[in-house]
Amino acid sequence: MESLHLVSRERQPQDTIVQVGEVKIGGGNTALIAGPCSVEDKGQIMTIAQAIKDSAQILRGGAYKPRTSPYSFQGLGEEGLRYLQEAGRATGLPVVTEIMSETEVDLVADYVDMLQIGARNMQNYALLKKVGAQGKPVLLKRGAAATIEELLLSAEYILAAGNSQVVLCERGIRTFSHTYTRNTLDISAVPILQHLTHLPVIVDPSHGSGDWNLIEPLSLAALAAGADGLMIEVHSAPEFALSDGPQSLKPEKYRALARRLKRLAAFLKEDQP
Ligand SMILES: [Mn+2]
Repeated sequence: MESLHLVSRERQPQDTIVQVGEVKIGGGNTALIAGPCSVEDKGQIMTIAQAIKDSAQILRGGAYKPRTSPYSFQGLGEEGLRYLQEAGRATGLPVVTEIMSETEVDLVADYVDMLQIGARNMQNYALLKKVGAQGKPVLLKRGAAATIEELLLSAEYILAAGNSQVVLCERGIRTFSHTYTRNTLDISAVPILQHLTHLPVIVDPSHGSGDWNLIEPLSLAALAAGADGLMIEVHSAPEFALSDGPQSLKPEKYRALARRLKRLAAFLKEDQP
């Protein structure tokens, strides 16, 4: 990364700390983001939020869903944003949701504390410029076929437009091993990004693997590799989920994992050379 780039560690040696509501990410602050893939109805998001409120710092839930098939559930739209906001207020958790189009940015920003740009939109430059020109923090996911350089240049668009509150998210890349995993989680991206940029780096093991059995080992590996946080999909009834059920943890499993992750994060902080 050229040192003239705003995202570069050479240009700014100290970690950027991104603030989402009262929650800090980066600079030694580890954040756990959790919630369902999609907001399905008011009861569903409220139940999950209540079940994880003491184990997660930020609540996630999709209202606009970029689905591979046009016949899959597309999300509740603004109704979903309302339910997500209500669940966040009821539990005291700030909320994050994905935006798919620059025409939705103002509407979505009214309801949530952080805007997510999904893997499929990582190089939607109109969207990057638009989220860069508004004040809410941004969670930028790496595209499934994007290089680290391309991810950093997408972040650069947001910083160049005036918003430096950006969190990068590794969520798995396309390789040839799809028999057992949905994507290949690129753990090596974490220390590489931590070296190249001052922006916080988190990992999404849910989309990175596609299999709830793999969430725990990959989450532990991500923190050990230096991630500033994790985003994990949680659903009370994964078998009935409208999206991504097979990769979702039940709340009790998530709570047990969060306890281990907090212990590991504390150990890693103590053990720093
Ligand atoms: Mn999902």
